[in-house]
Amino acid sequence: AKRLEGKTVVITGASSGIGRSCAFEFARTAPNHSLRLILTARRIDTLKEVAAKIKEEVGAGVQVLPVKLDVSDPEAVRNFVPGLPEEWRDIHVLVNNAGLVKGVAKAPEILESDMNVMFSTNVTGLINMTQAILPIFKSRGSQGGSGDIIMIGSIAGREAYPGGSIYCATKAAVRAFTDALRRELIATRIRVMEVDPGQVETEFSVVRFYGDKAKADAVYAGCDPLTPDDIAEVVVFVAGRRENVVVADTLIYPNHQAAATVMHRKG
Ligand code: NDP
Ligand code: 8X3
Repeated sequence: AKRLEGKTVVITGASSGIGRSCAFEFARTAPNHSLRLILTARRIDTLKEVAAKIKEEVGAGVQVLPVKLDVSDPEAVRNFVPGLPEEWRDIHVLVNNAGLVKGVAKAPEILESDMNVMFSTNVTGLINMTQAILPIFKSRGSQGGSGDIIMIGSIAGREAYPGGSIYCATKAAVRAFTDALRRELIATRIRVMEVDPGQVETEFSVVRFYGDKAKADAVYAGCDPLTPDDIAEVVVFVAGRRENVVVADTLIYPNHQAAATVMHRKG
């Protein structure tokens, strides 16, 4: 936790699920030292509620700045850093978490609008965010820069499944971009790390089924999914290692999952 002292952390998609849990988990490392958290998502009111709850739970050490940001809007991403108050621009950790899945359609029934929102959020949005923050990292220190970029990938980026072709393709793209980036930054102290969750119960499936809660609940019926806190613990762990330690790649399953679609269900 000491290693995070004085740092500024940006989390995308912090209004719900894994991103929200990451915000709390980073904040919990800072009861007695300073930490700045920049929480971003489209739902600014929800972000403000998250910020207030964090202040209530953790108190003085942590400062929280909620910022409305749609990562799928390239111009909004370009304006993100220049729009921050000066004292919030010295960013050390970027958690590229914002992402979503829409539908379970198979080709040729996939909606173009779903395809576009998945790619522009999960892939282009993540790349644009990375490019917006990297100059800050590269300008820091004498060794080509320092800072952490943590990508939330997915088991779906390693294994494609029917009805998930576009989502799986976006997460495979995240994986390829991440691997290339780590190699490009070899001469710096910048760490590029990917955390790939298996099944986690969040708003993910509600979004997939366009708000149909019953369909979303059925995904988890008889399963014992991960909680978003389980993933947040790993994210904060990797950010808190000694600078020379790069937890490059992590895959996390709940106990009853062993592949994207191999899930033991009770009853
Ligand atoms: P949630 O739906 O609970 O959270 C998704 C978050 O992303 C929300 O805060 C949402 O905020 C934000 N978001 C969506 N679109 C945008 C956008 N255009 N701009 C900014 N923020 C956006 O799902 P999870 O917490 O499960 O998802 C987080 C990440 O984890 C995603 O990348 C997902 O692919 C990945 N993942 C999830 C798994 C699971 O089983 N749940 C498994 C593996 C990976 P808002 O709507 O306010 O913009
Ligand atoms: C979410 C996991 O495999 O259910 O990334 O789509 S999956």
